[in-house]
Amino acid sequence: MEKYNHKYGAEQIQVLEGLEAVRKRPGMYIGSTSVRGLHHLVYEIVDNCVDEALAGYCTEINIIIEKGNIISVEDNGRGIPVEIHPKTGISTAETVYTVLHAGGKFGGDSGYKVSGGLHGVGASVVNALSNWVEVTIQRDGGIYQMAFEKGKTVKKLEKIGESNKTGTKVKFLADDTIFETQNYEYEVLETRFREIAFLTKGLKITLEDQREETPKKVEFCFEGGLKSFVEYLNKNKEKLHSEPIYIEKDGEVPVEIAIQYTTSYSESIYTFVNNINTIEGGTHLEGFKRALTKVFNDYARSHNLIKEKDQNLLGEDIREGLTAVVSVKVKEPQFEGQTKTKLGNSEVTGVVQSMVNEALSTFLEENPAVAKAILEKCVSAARAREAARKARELVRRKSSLETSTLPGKLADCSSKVAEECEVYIVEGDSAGGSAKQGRDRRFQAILPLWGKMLNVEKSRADKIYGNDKLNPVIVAVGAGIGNDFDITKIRYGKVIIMADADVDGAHIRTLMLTFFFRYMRPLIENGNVFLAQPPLFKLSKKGMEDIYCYTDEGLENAFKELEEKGIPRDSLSIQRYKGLGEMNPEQLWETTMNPEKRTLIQVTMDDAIKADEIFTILMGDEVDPRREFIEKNAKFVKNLDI
Ligand code: 1YM
Repeated sequence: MEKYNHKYGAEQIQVLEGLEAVRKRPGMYIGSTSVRGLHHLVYEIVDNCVDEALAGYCTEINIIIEKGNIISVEDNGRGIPVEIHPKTGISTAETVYTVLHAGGKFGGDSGYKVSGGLHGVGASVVNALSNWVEVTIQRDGGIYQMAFEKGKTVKKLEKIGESNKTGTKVKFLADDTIFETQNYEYEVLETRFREIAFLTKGLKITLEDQREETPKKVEFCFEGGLKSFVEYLNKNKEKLHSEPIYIEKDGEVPVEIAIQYTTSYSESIYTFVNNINTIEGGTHLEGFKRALTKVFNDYARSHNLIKEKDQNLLGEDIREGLTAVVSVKVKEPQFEGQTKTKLGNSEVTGVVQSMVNEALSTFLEENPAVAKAILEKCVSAARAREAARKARELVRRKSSLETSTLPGKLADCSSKVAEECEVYIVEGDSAGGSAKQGRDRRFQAILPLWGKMLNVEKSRADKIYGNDKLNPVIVAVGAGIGNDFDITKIRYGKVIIMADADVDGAHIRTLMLTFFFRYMRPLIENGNVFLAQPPLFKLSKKGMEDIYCYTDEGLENAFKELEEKGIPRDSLSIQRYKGLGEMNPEQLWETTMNPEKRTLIQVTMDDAIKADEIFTILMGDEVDPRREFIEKNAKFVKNLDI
């Protein structure tokens, strides 16, 4: 008995040490303590519900953001087991919430743990990083409850009532001494839960935000699975065929794929492993691409859509305008790559490849009209690629004849060390002139843009190379575009778009960002793209140093601060800057270019799906969604046009 007690004590100590380790280094378990990490807590709990759904026992998950940023997650699964766990001597439910990495190890094998992935460390980590957690379980005819504070059990699991239902409900408040913020972003959670619902056919997920006067609520349930996902991704695009091609197969490695071509020139393939977005791709993507290239080439040849002497269509020709989602479930996934979002399991390539080979060639034979529409597009993409190659060579040849290979209007910097160099892309010659004079020429280059801008959303690479406005940008950045883009060749560590704070400026910013997004995406992913923030106002008064304000709010704050110092509003002269051109070189340097004083906005790509959607809306064909987007987001652009 004494021996047993001793062992039990040691277990408990280990438990506390385990959770203490999580509190000491939260980043190791949930990535960071920013709002991203905060959202991870919710995902960890919801993942357990999704596992239960994948195992076939749960059909509904309800998530509520309550007042005070308390999260409540409830499912109608079997309920976490309540009996005493033989190894720990405490209830299984308490074990799951207090032992690091407990997870499915303590229960049976419910199949493909979604929590086997990225930071899939489960309930105990959420417990360790919460001010408090309360768990209510309905199972075996009873209602059971337990509670924790900062990872420590304050109420052991006890039966508090009778019930003939089953399920688990978890409520928690994140630890404010660990996270930078407790404020959940509704839209981020909404996007993730929509994604989970697409990926888990038939699962109903509701999300409710009760923090504001009028609560928000959404419900997601997609009987079409990935087919619905692709329809959603393409909702603002012109489709080449009305129904997505849908492939699904169970087996050792279950695979689900949906494919639909649009008339656009970009490629949007999203891949998932156990519901985790594999941003860096991997073996499943490889198998998918190989099959796609082979099936379409075989079909094109056997149906005389390309001649015997013609070269094969390349993968990139076949993927032009393609929207696809690939989802696989892998029992023991190996994640590789910089962000651990690249699937490494080599056996998956063949599984996906042979499955797509078979299903897609059958589909094409059975749907000749769709096959024809897609292949016509592929052939025209191949021609455009050939034209782009010629255009590119023309650029190269032209530049090798000239003494300098750089665009004529570029005022380059003297340093050649890319990391310390920055290029300001400036619309218009007058602002370009001020920028050239105001800059620090050692590390700041200026590239004024002129000529007619191209809508990149509607153009192919050959047009881009040949465009007066974009060509100098490509040459100045120095790393190519599209599939040829090579981030190691960039000539500047920072590419800064500097445009006026008005509608025209917003337009050029959007066009440039679309260009970078579609043709130099690694530049954004790598954090090299920035937006300059020129001031909107200057406050001046004799004997006082000029004050620059960058927003309406900033102006109000400045007024308040000055009033507190005894300087009344009406004694100040206020200048409103309409454009960069109104500033002299010194002012431009002081306010917008001096690294010591300026604010740059770094352009990030947190969510490629969202970014794709926004660029399609802003630059695509359809007018209604654009108007809707602008109306919905008008509050963010109110400074732009007064
Ligand atoms: C709101 C959070 O955690 N649901 C949930 C968790 C589990 C089960 C069911 C479950 C799993 C198994 C058997 C099994 C978990 N159980 C465990 C463990 N919702 C939520 N619903 N019976 C029930 O995996 O075999 C960990 S999670 F380890 F106890 F089995």
